[in-house]
Amino acid sequence: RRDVLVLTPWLAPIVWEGTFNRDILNAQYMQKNLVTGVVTFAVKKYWFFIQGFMSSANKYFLAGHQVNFYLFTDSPEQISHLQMAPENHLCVIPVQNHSHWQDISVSRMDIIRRYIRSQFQYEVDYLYYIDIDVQLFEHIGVEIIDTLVATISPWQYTARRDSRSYETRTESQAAIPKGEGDFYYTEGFYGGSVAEVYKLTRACFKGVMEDRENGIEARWHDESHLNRYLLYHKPTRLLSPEYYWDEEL
Ligand code: UD2
Repeated sequence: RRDVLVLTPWLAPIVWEGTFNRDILNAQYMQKNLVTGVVTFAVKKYWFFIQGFMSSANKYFLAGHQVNFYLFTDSPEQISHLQMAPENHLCVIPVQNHSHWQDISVSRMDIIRRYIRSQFQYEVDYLYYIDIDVQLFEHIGVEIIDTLVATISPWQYTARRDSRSYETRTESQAAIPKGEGDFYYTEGFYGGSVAEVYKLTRACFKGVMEDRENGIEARWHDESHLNRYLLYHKPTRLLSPEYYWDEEL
């Protein structure tokens, strides 16, 4: 495609529809015998999104390949009727109901990190986090697989660098120096190899905790910390805003 940027300045591909051949990529992925995990959370009233997310992801996320879905929820009773494709597995993990919505955002990174250590590293090769209040309407295939993968936020794709929502206060561990920042990434969809996601979640959670000790909260919570991390640990593959589109746009 010539209408969009398909390569970052550090030569990582930016995946847009029409920039890859999924048949070739599927054949390569099959040969490697890989398992990919998806982590998502449904706490408090977000149980409402379980059905829509799970049924669409079961159908469209890496269709035909083994995917382990790890659903953290305080409403396990809501999933009894879910039917999974034979190659997919659903693992429901009970989680506490946090009283402040920001706390879910903060503790998510720590929960993912802890479960990578205790469980996911033994079960999957790649791991992706996806918000649950989304639905897949098209296939998301193995073109998303790489070592460290981030999605360009659709809301900020066209924003100039100085008007993006980065945290700029230097007191915050999420601070991005003025004039820096490659893209603005959404925290709603990121992933990569289990080892890289472990490092990312550990670093972001550490940043959030240090901020807390210093009495500061980054502008967009874990998303700010994610953007900071990815400035200094460049993603090896970017997903275009097509992968996290908002119908309102
Ligand atoms: C999210 C973050 C916010 C900031 C912002 C940046 C959360 C809760 N908020 O806001 O901190 O980084 O992105 O754009 O992460 N969830 C629950 N129960 C809840 C609330 C959230 O399970 O009561 C889970 C659920 O999986 C959901 C995800 O957290 O998909 C994100 O929640 P959201 O989409 O309401 O948060 P958003 O995008 O407004």
